[in-house]
Amino acid sequence: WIFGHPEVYILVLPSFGIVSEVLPVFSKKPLFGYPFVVFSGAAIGFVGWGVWAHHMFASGLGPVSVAVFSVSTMAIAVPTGVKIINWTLTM
Ligand SMILES: [Cu+2]
Repeated sequence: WIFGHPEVYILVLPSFGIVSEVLPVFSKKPLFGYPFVVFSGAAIGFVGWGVWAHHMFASGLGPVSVAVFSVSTMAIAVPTGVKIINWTLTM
């Protein structure tokens, strides 16, 4: 889990980078909120390490562990949303 689950998020980062490079070219505008898009990519990479136990909620984890991994799983949607909003605002 320590390797395999963060990999899920890290594998999508190059695709997000390609979108962030190609989309401004076809929009003929600079990427809106470039620093936020870059920071979001790093945040996805790091938060991806903190979500792995969300596949083990039925295994008898304690309530604190379930709460922590639930919050981190929801939190990783925030930087992803930041990217999508900035891509949309670029267009
Ligand atoms: Cu997962």
